[in-house]
Parts: sequence; structure tokens; C-alpha cells
Amino acid sequence: MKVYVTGPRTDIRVPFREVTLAGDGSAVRLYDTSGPAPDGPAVGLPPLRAPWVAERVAGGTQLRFARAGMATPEMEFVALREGVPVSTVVDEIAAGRAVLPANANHPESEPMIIGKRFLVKVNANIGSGSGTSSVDEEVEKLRWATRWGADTVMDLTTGERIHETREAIVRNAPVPIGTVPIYEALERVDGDPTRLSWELFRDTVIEQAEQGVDYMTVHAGLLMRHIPLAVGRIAGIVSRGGSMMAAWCLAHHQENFLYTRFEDLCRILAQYDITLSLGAGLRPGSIADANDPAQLAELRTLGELAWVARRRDVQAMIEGPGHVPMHKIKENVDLQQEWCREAPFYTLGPLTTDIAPGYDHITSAIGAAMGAMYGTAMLCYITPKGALGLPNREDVKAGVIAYKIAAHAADLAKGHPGARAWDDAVSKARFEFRWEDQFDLAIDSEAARTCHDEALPVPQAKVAHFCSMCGPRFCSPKIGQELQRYAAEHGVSIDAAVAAGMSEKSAEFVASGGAVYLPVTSGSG
Ligand code: IRN
Repeated sequence: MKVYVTGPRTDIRVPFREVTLAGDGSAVRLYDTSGPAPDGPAVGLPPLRAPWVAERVAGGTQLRFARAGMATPEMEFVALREGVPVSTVVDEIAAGRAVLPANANHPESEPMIIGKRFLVKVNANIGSGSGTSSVDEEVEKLRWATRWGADTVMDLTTGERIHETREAIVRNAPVPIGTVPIYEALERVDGDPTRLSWELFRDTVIEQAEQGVDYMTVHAGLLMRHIPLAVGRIAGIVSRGGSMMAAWCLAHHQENFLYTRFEDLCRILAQYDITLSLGAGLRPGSIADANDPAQLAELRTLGELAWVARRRDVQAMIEGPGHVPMHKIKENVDLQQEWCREAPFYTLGPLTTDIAPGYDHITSAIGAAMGAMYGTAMLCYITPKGALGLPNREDVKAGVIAYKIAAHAADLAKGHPGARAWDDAVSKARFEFRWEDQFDLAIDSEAARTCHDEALPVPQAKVAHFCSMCGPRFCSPKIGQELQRYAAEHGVSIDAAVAAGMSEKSAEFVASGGAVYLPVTSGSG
């Protein structure tokens, strides 16, 4: 059930999914990204932030307010959502360690924060590759992704109805929407990257900014001098935006215009409070290329650009790999944190091995979990299809769930306040055979129920004190419960109960004559 927690300002209503436990009637509150019930794609969601935006008559970005020590309603909202003091939110944004992506023209979004001191976030990419799917289908994909817990969604739609599709997505999005504007700019020059220009890019950015896009990936850190460093790689340049800019630089023999016009870009972004996501154009696309000179040279430039953006009041995060084996993940995160002055790191995976096409959500969720434990703030999901094809509905779900698990595992490791409560609630329900509570609390209740019911479909099994794994005769939680009961009845500790139980069993064994029953095997002579 969805519930709302209200802050000091009654118009700040933070959504949670509340699960009421059959066991003792208590309630567990879980972070909820699904947004209010929609009235239909054409109507859009209610503009909850509109009054807050209107209050800021002179505009200003979240970063600017945080630097001035002022908490905006959006900051109060995320403090309640994360269960942390508002001062933590203000301080982290002011220091550039966190971003709160919220375009003034996207009042429908429920504020969220990306930074290593907060819950690890997950982004889901949607959008059709060639305008094949309808606008309604894309809105449906957005809903589906946020239903499973996507904290932000990137619309990578290309093709004919790009403006219309994005409009429908933004108006129906309860989460921040990201885009990669260079993709649309490329459409406008019929797919020829050599015809790209700053003016064309700027106009595309402004059009998207007016629609309400909250954060934009800009591949401004890929410089002329970095390109030769990628020549000897196994996988070359795998970033779509990165390869466009490299093609432009080589064709014109000029420095990347996203770099040379970066301050102009920041001036535009600041007007809307759009967050920069500095693109990883040279991220490694294979295990062999991880943490190589090309990737690291670009990373240093991204750190410099994040600093320039901050000077212009623009919030910035840094994109990252890609493909990195487990033993190189910490080094990557540490270097990013050092060179980018702790700006939030936003990685695509990384895949920890290249051997499993078709299972990239697993190979990359391993890397995502490790990176997040070391400080990555947001994880861009990779679906089972990875780079094999456009994800369908089931792929989107599998990708989001895999990444939510990775993110939560990292939250636990980092000791985020409140993260443990969810685990403890599930653990207790499991130990006490409260099957329905276990299903309701599960990240994917349907999957949990289906797994259980496959072997034990009868209703009685939902209250049974065993499952189909070990059956009714030997059940470890049941034995555990008996031990707890023994300890309580006899007023002793669990250890003492175990010891007492052992001697009771031993006495029984001796009294029975001490016979040892071994299975009789035939033909053993
Ligand atoms: C996230 C972190 N690194 C890359 N990403 C996302 O991957 C990026 O934001 C975009 O949504 C997608 C493809 O990016 P390229 O290939 O254009 O760099």
C-alpha cells in the first residue's frame, strides 16, 4: 500500500510502499519510485513541484541554494525520503558530492538525490532505436521500470517521433529523466557525425531543456589528444556519444566543441537547473581495456569539467565503465573520487567478465555492487541482452531487479541508516514461517510466490512450518525455533540450550544401545 509521509511543510508528501505484516500487525516502509496513479499518458502526472519552483522567482539551482546554506523543498523531500537530516542533504549538494536533478520544467518529478552518502540509485534506459515503438509503449516502459524501482530513467529514443515521445515520457515521469542530446543532434544531420556543430547541439539542448529533461549526458571530456590512446584497444571506442565526437574531431581536426563551448553550455543548463552527466566517451568496452590510459586520461578531464560546472552553479556527476574485472574496480572508483573531487560516480555496470552474452545483467550487477560499495552513487542498468539488442519488457524488469539488488547489497555494506530494517523484516518472516509476509516484503513478490507455489501450491502450505527444500521432517529454521523455545522455557542461553540438547540426545542414544544404523548396500560382500 502506498502511504505518504509529511514534513514540516504539509505540501511535502513523500511516498513509501508500506507492507503491513500479518505476524504482529507492524508495518515496514520501503522506498517507492512508482509515482502517483496516472490518469493516462495524455493527461500526465500532477505537477507537485510547481509551487516550489514558482516560489523561486529569481530561479537558481539546487547547488546555488545549498551553497548559500538554504534547504529547498526538494532537499527537505529527499531528507525525509532517505531518513537523514536536511543538513546532510544541503552539505552534500553544496560540496558537489551529491546532485538533485530537478529541471524547473519537470514539476511532475518526486525529488531524489544521487550521492555516495545516500541510498545507491539505479537508472534504467528506455527508448526505441528507430522509432519502432509507439509513444504509449514508451510511457508504459517508463511505468514498468519505475514500478520495479528505477530511480531515474534515460530516454534514448531516436527516430521520427522523438520530440513527442520525450514529451509524453517527461509528463508521465515521477522520476528524473535523462537524455543524451547528441543522439538527437545526430538525427538532425541524418546520422552524419561530421556535420554536427555547437549551434545544432545548443538548439537541441534548449529544446529538451524546455520540455523538462532533468539531466543530460555530454561527452565533453573526450579530447583530440586522447583518441590515439584508444587505438591499440581490443574494443576501441564503444560509447555511442564518444564515437560520434571522436569522428567529428578527426574529420575537422579540431578540439571537441562540447569541450571548447563548455562554459556556454553550463550557462544554459544553469537556467533550467539541469544536472550534467559527464559522458564516458572512452570507457573500456572489454575486460582487456579496463583502467587503460585512454579511460584514465578522459577521467582526469571529466574531473576538471565538473569543477568548471560547479563554478557556474551547475550540478555534475561523472559517468564511468563499462567493462572492469573485479580486481580493478576499487582502483577505478578511488581515482574517480580523487580526480573529480568526490563528484557522484555513475557507472554503466561494469561488466566483470565478457564471457556471458545473454546474461549481462548478472556479469554487470556483480561489478555494480562492488563499485557501489566503494562509492559509486548511481548504477546504470544493463539488461540480459546487454549490447545484443533492444530490451523487451522482461529484460527491463530483469535488469532493474538485478541492479536494485546490487544497490541494496551496497547500501547494507555501507551501513546506510534504514537499509538493514528491510533485511531483518524478511529474515524474521522467513524464520517464523510467515510465508505471506515474506512474499509481500520481497523485492519481487510475484517471483517469490511463484517459486514457492511451484512445489507447494495448496493454501495450507502458506502456513506450514517447512518448505519444499528439506520437507517436513528436517527443517533447519524449525530446529532453530525449537532451540529458542527450549532456551526460553528453561531460562538458559541458546548456547546452553544447544549443549543441553546435545547431552539429552547423547543420553537417548546410549540408552538405545548405541546402535549405529548405516544404509545397507547390496553386493558389498
Ligand atoms: C552511464 C554511465 N556510463 C554510461 N552511461 C549511460 O550509457 C549513458 O548515460 C547513456 O544512457 C548510455 C550510453 O552512453 P554512450 O554509449 O553514448 O556513452
